[in-house]
Amino acid sequence: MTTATAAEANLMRGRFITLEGLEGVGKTSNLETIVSHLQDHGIDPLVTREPGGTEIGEALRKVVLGSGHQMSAMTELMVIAAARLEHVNTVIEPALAAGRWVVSDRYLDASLAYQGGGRELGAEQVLSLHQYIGVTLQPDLTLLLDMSVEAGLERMHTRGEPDRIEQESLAFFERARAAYLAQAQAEPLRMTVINAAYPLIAVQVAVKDRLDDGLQEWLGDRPAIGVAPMGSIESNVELGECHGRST
Ligand code: T5A
Repeated sequence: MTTATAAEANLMRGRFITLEGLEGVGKTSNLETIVSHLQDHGIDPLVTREPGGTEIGEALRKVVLGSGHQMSAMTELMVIAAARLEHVNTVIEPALAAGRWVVSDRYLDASLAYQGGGRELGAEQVLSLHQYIGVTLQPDLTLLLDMSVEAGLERMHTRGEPDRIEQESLAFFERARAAYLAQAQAEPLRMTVINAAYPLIAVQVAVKDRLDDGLQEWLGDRPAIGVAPMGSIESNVELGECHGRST
């Protein structure tokens, strides 16, 4: 491919936006904000989630989050990575290549946080497994909603039965939070930390502000290329179901 055609292909490519954070930080409400803000700019993104986003991925999600069974940290990582491999190869990459924007509720940073930090496998092990299986796709933008672990878990109290990971200790979530923040510090251009302790409206304003910076950078005065017509959101998961309690 010549330099000119590579540049053209990059221009045609959709953008990949991910939303991250510990339990209860408000990913669901802010996912809706991201989608509606993109739609206001004429971009109709594909909305998806991890673990999940494919038939196999959703089945593996049940394995990972279902309580009542044990698994080692490495088994957990490998199951999540298998779901991600399928998700990237059959959903995310084809959409991006076709010019579609993709918004994912969690992606690889979640493995760095929960398995690398929480389960203490370390970032290197998480990254080398992904490298080995060929999952090297990086988001164009990651919004990390951050707040204290206790406050996030407090928001979850009205929910039903906690899943297998939600049953983990405070120390586990503190390690996961530290790993998320370390990742954001290492990649400040890709990852933006947003204080999720503020009232929802303020968090949504911060999310839209950061998206606007990205839109300006990616599109300038051009309209987005390859966008679907405004209207219904084609989604791998219903927005309302993204965070449904059924795993
Ligand atoms: N996992 C995932 C891994 O271990 N490794 C991986 O690689 C991946 C991809 C997935 C689980 O899998 C693990 C991590 C997770 O444990 P999930 O489906 O992403 O789980 O679900 P959770 O993180 O558990 O998401 P939740 O739906 O539980 O939390 P949210 O979406 O962050 O929180 P949300 O929006 O539902 O809000 C919770 C409550 O707070 C209120 C909301 O109204 C709601 O009642 N709220 C606010 N209140 C006041 N002020 C604000 N700013 C508020 N924002 C929201």
